Amino acid sequence: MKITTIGLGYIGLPTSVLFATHGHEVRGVDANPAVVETLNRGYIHIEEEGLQKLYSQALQSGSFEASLTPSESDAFIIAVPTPNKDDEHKSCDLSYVVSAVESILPYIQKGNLIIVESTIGPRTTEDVVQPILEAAGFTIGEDLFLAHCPERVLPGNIAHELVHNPRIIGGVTTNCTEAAKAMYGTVVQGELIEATASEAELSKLMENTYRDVNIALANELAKIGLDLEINALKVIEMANRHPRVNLHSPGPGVGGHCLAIDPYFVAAASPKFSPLIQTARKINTSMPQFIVETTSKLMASAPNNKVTVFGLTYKGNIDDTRESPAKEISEMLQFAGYDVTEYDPHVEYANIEIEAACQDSSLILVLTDHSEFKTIPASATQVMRQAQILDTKAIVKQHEGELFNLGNMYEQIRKIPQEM
Ligand code: SAJ
Repeated sequence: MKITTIGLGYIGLPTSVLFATHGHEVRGVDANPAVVETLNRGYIHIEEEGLQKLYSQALQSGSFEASLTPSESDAFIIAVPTPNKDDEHKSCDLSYVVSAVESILPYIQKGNLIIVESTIGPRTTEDVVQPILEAAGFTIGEDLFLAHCPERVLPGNIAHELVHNPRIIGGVTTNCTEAAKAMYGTVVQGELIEATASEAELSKLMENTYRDVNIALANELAKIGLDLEINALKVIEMANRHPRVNLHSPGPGVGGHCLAIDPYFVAAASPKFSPLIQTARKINTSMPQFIVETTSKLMASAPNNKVTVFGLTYKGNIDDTRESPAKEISEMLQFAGYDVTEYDPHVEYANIEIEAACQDSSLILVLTDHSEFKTIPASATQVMRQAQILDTKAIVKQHEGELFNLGNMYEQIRKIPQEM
């Protein structure tokens, strides 16, 4: 098949490469000339394990080309960003999706298949995309096929997950589902689950909302534990021994481009009926402030105001700092007047010597669960003014000095006379 992909980001590029290495002829379109130029020179512009090798194969076989403009194809895949809008419920900003659909209109022919892979609010395919295509003279399900097939991959493992994860195929009509299923069936080995477009949209959003709500419950439990002086982490560990309980882990907040964004799309689409989802977002976005307040309490009798932040990325073992609660906390502490040193072996500017990062510090504040943080060497704690660690991700296993986490920190806080 001839396939045109609109948007060559974290999803669009790997998806294009996947189709190009499975016998299809792919034209990848991106609005950014620098991206197109880099790709046509043979290099990928995103960091993703194993992707460069696959991309080189696709280029060598002549099955992929990058371009600034679409061309006539059998299928079009839309994989452009959908950020939050700056409105009351942070609804889904569809402007890139709408422009992408409009950009392919001159190239669409009868019999073509249009796929939206971008994460979109519930009902968008039917209420927004379908009318644009119909206004151009097509009848969906008869002479043009339209489906929403959300991606559900974990950054860092995209090449594997694109092939092996089950894939939801949400057609506007059953003909649309069949057409999309036939195309994905050429590359996906996981189950292809048939659905309507609206079911597919809401399913993808609820997967991430499920995690966000559960993390909020764990974060609320951490606050309750501090208030009642009960070790919340011990409670979680024991409760999870029950065969039907899976309490998540509390932490400094929820980052990334999915959990911190997608729940708003559901809430914005149905604000009256989504109080739980909205409250969960509020709890999770309150965590950086909670950690800053807790840090202030632990620092109340410290010999100086130096704090060393361990980890800046939004989760462990990645280099991505976008939407990262760790960065937010570091900035809030600096704003509050603390002398903050940032240390993160995965972030170039903060990849300094651990001893230099901890020199004269009164607190190591662990905000990301990088594997490197399982052991904090004595050489780091020995150069501190006060060897005290607050581990918000419960990752530290070996250390010297005093270690507190979101379960047991009340032990220390109640000992210190509080000013606040
Ligand atoms: N977090 C906690 N406590 C937990 C688990 C996670 O505080 O118990 C935090 C993490 O530290 C991080 C955030 O939540 O800040 C999100 O991390 P994550 O690993 O749960 O999710 P993402 O955003 O990296 O990827 C998710 C995945 N969705 C699910 O697992 C349901 C992935 O499969 C999706 O493809 C991706 O979102 C997406 O694109 O939607």
